[in-house]
Amino acid sequence: MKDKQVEKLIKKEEKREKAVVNLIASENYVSDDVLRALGSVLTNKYAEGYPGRRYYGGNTVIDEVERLCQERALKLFKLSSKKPARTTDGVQSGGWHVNVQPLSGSPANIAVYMALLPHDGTGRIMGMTLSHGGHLTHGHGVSASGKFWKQIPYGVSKKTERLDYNELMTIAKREKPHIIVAGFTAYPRTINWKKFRAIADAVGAYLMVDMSHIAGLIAGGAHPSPFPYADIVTTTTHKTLRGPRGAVIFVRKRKAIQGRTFSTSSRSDLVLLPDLIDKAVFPGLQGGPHENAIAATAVAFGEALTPSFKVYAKQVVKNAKALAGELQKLGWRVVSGGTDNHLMLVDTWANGVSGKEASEKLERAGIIVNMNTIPFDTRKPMDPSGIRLGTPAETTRDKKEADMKKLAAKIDRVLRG
Ligand code: DSN
Repeated sequence: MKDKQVEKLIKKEEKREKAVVNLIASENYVSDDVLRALGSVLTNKYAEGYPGRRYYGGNTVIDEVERLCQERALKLFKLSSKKPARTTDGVQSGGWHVNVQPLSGSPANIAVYMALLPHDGTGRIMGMTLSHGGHLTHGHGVSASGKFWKQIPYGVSKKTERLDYNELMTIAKREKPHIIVAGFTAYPRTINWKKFRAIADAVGAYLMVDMSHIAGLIAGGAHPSPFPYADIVTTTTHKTLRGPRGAVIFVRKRKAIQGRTFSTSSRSDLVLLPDLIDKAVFPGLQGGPHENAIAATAVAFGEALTPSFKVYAKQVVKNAKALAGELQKLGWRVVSGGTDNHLMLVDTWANGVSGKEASEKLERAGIIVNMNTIPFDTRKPMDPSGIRLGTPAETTRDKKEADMKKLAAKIDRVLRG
């Protein structure tokens, strides 16, 4: 690079990434091909609009890039854009559409709310509360999702630290949300999508799944798929999916729920969900899509379609189970008693170490984690009771169960030191 200042910083970060053990549950290491696509000339092009319907000339190649990414996205999750499908509430759908333009997970989620919820302050999002493992964009007050719409919060059971679907049904029936969001950022257990669908059907709500954290596990067959049940599925592309930073929105080609879609037409019974979502992403929320990132996403989807990705996804879970099990043996309380996916929450405060202290001690020892609230935390988010550990990045580096055992011993030593 001619710019030696920036080049030096990139090299420094490269060195840091190589030197540390990365247990951030939402991070991963992309392939050289993903990096190559991200750093390509595709970044030069303006392409506002969608394939075949652009506002700028010169987009023939870009259209091919975006269509390829859409095709691979559908293929990866075994979806068809044509094949008719029926939701459990009996609504006929003409398959799935995917929008690959969202710049990242938060704008993807906001686009869904813009598309499907009223804009007059009366829209209700039933989402998991942040401190129990939900995401800011599931209706938290500091996010646009909680400023423009009202959150109907839900959490995990105090006793089991897992979802209590009966309790969720009670909340939904009482509060009548317009949309129910399932899929979390710090929930270590398998999610029962079918039960979420039944709750959504009981109150006539849309079921939106934010599978950002577990998308790679779903693609690799290591977590059940939400697609038979959801109306809309959002995901970031850079976590377990191991792609560039970005997001996609999958949406059923079905009509809007009557009286539940407010943004573009008084005849909601005639409105198709994909049209609403596409309009909300562009021109509703974004301008020109980042086609270099879309190309890199296509590369990542191509990689996730190979048999080795299935092996990877399963190993991520095996490693997480091994790490959680070993930490428990060493006397650390793991929230909900373990994990079914790629992450775990360790209640370090149960052993007198706050989450902040734990993450700082570990960083000094070359292990990168993030401090995290645990359900019913009595401490503050800036110094909570726990840490969140995840195995996607280290599994990309070929770590196996035996490595997790050694890692748990090191974590134990550092935290007790
Ligand atoms: N920041 C992401 C995570 O770490 O889970 C969610 O957006």
